Amino acid sequence: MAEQTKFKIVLLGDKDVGKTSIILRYSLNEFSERTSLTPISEQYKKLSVNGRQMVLELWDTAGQERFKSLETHFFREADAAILVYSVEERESFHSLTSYWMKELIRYVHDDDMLPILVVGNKSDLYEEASETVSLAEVTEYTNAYELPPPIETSAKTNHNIQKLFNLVATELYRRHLHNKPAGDVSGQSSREKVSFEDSPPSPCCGGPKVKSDSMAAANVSKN
Ligand SMILES: Nc1nc2c(ncn2[C@@H]2O[C@H](COP(=O)(O)OP(=O)(O)O)[C@@H](O)[C@H]2O)c(=O)[nH]1
Ligand SMILES: [Mg+2]
Repeated sequence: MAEQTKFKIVLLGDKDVGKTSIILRYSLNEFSERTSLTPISEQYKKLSVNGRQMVLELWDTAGQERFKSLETHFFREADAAILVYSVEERESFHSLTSYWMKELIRYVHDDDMLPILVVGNKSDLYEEASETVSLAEVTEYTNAYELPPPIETSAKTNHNIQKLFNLVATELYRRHLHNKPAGDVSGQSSREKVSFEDSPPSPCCGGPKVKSDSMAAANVSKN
């Protein structure tokens, strides 16, 4: 049987951009219109990439983002980060670039740079919002930082939520599991060959934590 491996993924961004909703949609396929959702920390989701079991451990903030006071332990040993803004709130994208990205880099060692995905949530609100953030300008930002292209999601309509986590899992697989001995991996090299096989939400997890090794990764500077 394939070895199971757990990865810590942190979601960062201003309050109300939809971090908790993204996690709830992905892990439980639920959505709530309520503004003050109870934060859920450490929600687990199992999936399989090329026959390798992975457990994504999703870390939500507990409202401290309002005071911009996340603690070190939130970032410790994170394997990937999802930086979220809301497409209908320009200020949230400004915060992402001027604060959240810097905060992430401050806590994560340079030589160990983890995969970072920039996500514009609430894509369903494009029509009715007055000051939207365009994907083109966000792409300019991610290109400048040599990050993967941004992705727009809607936790409400479930647009691109699965795709977002598949991208994260693909990157984690590529960095940590690809070409590592274990069971049924067939030495595939292209991203297109990565396949997903979802499993229902699980209350807990298991398997060893794989330490980051060749993190060539995003070339993000501290400036
Ligand atoms: N229209 C819309 N509303 C959303 C979406 N995601 C979250 N919300 C709403 O935005 C508010 C804040 O969401 P929440 O997940 O608590 O944001 P957080 O503070 O970043 O965790 C709630 O009222 C959600 O129902 C979305 O994709 N579309
Ligand atoms: Mg929240």
